[in-house]
Amino acid sequence: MPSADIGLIGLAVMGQNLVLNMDDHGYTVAVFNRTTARTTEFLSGPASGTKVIGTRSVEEFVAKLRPPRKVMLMVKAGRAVDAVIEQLVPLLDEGDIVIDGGNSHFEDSARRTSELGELGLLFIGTGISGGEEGARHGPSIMPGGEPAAWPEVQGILQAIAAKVADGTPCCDWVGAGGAGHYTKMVHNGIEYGDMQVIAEAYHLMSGGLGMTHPEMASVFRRWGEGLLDSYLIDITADILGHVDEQGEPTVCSILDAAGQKGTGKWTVISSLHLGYPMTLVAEAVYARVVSALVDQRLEAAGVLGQGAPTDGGGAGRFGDGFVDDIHDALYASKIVSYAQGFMLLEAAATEYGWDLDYGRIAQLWREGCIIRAAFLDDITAAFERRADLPSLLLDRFFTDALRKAEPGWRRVVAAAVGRGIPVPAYSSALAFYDAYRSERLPANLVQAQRDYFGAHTYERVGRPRGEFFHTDWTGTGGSATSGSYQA
Ligand code: NBP
Repeated sequence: MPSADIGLIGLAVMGQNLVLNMDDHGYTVAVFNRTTARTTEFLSGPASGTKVIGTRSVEEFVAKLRPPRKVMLMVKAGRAVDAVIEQLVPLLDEGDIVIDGGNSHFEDSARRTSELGELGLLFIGTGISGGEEGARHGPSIMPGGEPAAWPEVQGILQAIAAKVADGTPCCDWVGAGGAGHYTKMVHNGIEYGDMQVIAEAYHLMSGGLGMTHPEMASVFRRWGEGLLDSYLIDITADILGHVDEQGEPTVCSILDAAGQKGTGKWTVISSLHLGYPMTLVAEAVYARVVSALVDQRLEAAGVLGQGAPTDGGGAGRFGDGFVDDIHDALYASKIVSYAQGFMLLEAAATEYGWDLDYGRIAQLWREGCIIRAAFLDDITAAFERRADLPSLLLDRFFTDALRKAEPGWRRVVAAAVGRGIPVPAYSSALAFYDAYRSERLPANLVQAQRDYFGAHTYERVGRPRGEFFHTDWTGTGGSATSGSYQA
């Protein structure tokens, strides 16, 4: 007899915790995992005493589900998702729903939405953020795909999601096709940026100011109670305060080679495709790439020396109030990063025809996920003031915040450069801030160069956009021009 409200395939860390979360909320969940031993261990371990129904084959699993069947996949993103869908399709009926909750690429989700749609099946590709803890007690959930599926799964997804203070769930329909996974991808890109701006503060405090780990932990603890109130600042305070068996800071024995799983890179690639700046996230991704070149860095430190040369590099100003300046550099850079993230979402919405509610997306990230922060309320307020805000940098709250933070931000970047301490996120954010508010940039020269060597043409000051000109720069060129298009 079909008795399960929903089924979940993939009992690794995320799947197991989501199942227990659904069970807590009164849903009967059937589960299946490719390796049966994992199912057995789950049922006799974390799921013992729950209503969870274990199954040993996909056929048995599907037979347990009440129609319209709802199947959630929490398997490794990529080929595994298609492999599981292939197994499921012959066993499902028209109107059944497949929900992919893994970190799938948004283009795969768009493809799966239309491929399953042609078979009469409803597909949802949903980003889920919050890691193990979020999955167990309330993640941020960003569903997209086939809109007709949403009313069928809204109850269960909103029940298991994190809630903001007034009880609103951090889960809402994002948009059609790949919109849910796109939003999760941008979330993860922003997460890379948030981690990098915090890491730069740590580098400046430890390498620049020579602060001890307990001192740094207490600064982050204090910052977490102010404008920077967020999960990542809080866990940084915990990490810096943690000591090993020898009483040494645990973080000091961790190799400084950062890993990555690809969602930051995807965000930057998408920004390049759409022609929108995600400079801070790009720097954060590259900072991890540079950190991973451990052997080369060690050799270079020996050959080139570390920090700035004493005879000409400049000492940089690391004096009184510098911790407050670092706070301001971090906060301003974070504003730039989120501004870029929302600009990218707006560009993607235009490109892919999504009707995104940016203020609501900020609230989906308010609790449950890794980038959760009080700051997201300010973003929601900005989009409430103006729904089609082209950039958060144009909203009065953020304009004021940047103006206040700017002197400290500049002092930090200048001092870091003087001392030879890399601050790629702070400095690229500052470069973007300066470029974005420049009435005139040197791109006229770039256009002239392009026209000089490739007859790529240029537009003129004071003439309508889209009207192109060519100059015979050497007097020996012809009048033929290259096609003008934006790559
Ligand atoms: P993993 O990403 O480690 O995937 C392991 C699961 O995929 C196991 O259940 C495994 O079955 C199953 N699987 C694989 Br691998 N290939 C399969 C195939 N061909 N057919 C059927 N099942 C297959 O698990 P996870 O860390 O729980 O993450 C699940 C998804 O959630 C991923 O997309 C991940 O990116 C995403 N996510 C993870 C986190 C996190 O913090 N871990 C956070 C947010 C999102 P087996 O037991 O038989 O090997």
